[in-house]
Formats: sequence, C-alpha cells, structure tokens
Amino acid sequence: MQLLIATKNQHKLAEIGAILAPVTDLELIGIGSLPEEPAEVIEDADTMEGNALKKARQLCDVSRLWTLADDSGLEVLCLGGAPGVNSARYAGKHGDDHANNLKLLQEMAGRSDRRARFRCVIALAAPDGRSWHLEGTCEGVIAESMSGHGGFGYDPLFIPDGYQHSFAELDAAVKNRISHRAVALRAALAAWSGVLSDAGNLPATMRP
Ligand code: ITT
Repeated sequence: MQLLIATKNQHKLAEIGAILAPVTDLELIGIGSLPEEPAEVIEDADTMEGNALKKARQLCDVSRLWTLADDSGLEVLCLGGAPGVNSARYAGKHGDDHANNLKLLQEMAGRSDRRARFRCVIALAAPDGRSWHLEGTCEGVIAESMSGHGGFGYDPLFIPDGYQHSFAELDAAVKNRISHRAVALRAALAAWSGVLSDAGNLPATMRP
C-alpha cells in the first residue's frame, strides 16, 4: 500500500526510508511527489504528539493517502526537557542546526549532568478520520563539543548510551538501528500492522 511520509525534512525522510526498507509491501511517498505542493503545516501544538498528529491529519486530508508523520526532538534533563518541542527552532530560525547546536553548548557550559534523550512521536492518519500515535526514545549524553558530519540536527552533540561517539560520527546503519525514530517506527509496525494490512488489502476502489 502507499504511505505518504509527511515531512519536509529530507534527513528524516531518508532515515524513515532506510528503517522501513525491509517492509516491502509499503510504498513510501514523499511530499515532493504529490501533484501540488501542500500548504505548510503550522506546528503550533505545545507537544510533539500534537504536532505529529496535526502534520499527519493535514497531509492525509489533502492527499487522501494514509499518512505518517514524525515530530521529534531532544530533551535535556538539566534544562527541564528543553529544547523539546522547540528543537527545530531552539536558536530562533527553524531548521538552523548549527545555531541550535551552538546555543545548546552555551546552555550546557559548566554543567556536569549531561543526560539527555531524543524522543520521536510517530502519528498515522487514515483517510476515514482515524488516527494513532506512539513514541520512541533514545537515551544518551550531550558532548562537550560537536563532532562528526553524519546525520542532522543535534547529532554532532549526542552520544547514545553504550557508545563513545556522537550520532554524527557513528555509521548511519547504527543510528537507524538504535535511534528514537527506529524504536518508534518498529513499535508502530508492530502495533499498526493490522490496520495497515487491512487498508492495503482493500481493493483500490473501496479505499476510504
Ligand atoms: P518536519 O516537521 O517537516 O517533519 P522538522 O525538521 O521541522 O521537519 P520537527 O518539527 O519534528 O521536524 O523538529 C525536529 C528537530 O528535532 C530537528 O530539526 C532536529 O533539530 C531535532 N531532531 C529530531 N530528530 C533528530 C535526530 O535524529 N538527530 C538529530 N536531531 C534531531
């Protein structure tokens, strides 16, 4: 069956594609493949759950395709969970990864408790109005300086528990096995395989 991935973040899209690659009966569609560019989703919810559901629902309603969205971020314990839902715009401008990392390093200066976690909320929206969501997390610590060139976002500063290197230094295959996104997507496949296979089995003309 076709599944629209409701993200404009090409790094997320690539990671979701790699993590879901073994599921051969899902045909992933990017927003760029829609006949018309959809209106921007205003991410104004105060939780990742709210934003993930909003993205999935808005894109599902526009495309009439089953739609999956990811809202994610970094939660730092000694910062009370910041940047959290504001991860993409922590330093002000949405998606300025380098500025976000510099701001995080500034906030962490002199802190000894550097525990943090990435959290990913995955939402699924069906054309008939139903929706679901669940989350995955990945625990680690914030490094003293940036290292590595892989991944995106806060990856140069995040060292997952059990490793000595940042996500940006580790092989993409390692990140895609242990990340918050991988954990959430694996849980999603397990929890939603029934609804997805029911949707996939309906003849095209009967799909909602
Ligand atoms: P879409 O809303 O279009 O999906 P976005 O980048 O705006 O793309 P979010 O609102 O969910 O997505 O913000 C996610 C931010 O959290 C992202 O910009 C990074 O700063 C951070 N983030 C999430 N997952 C990450 C990961 O795997 N590695 C590093 N940083 C991550």
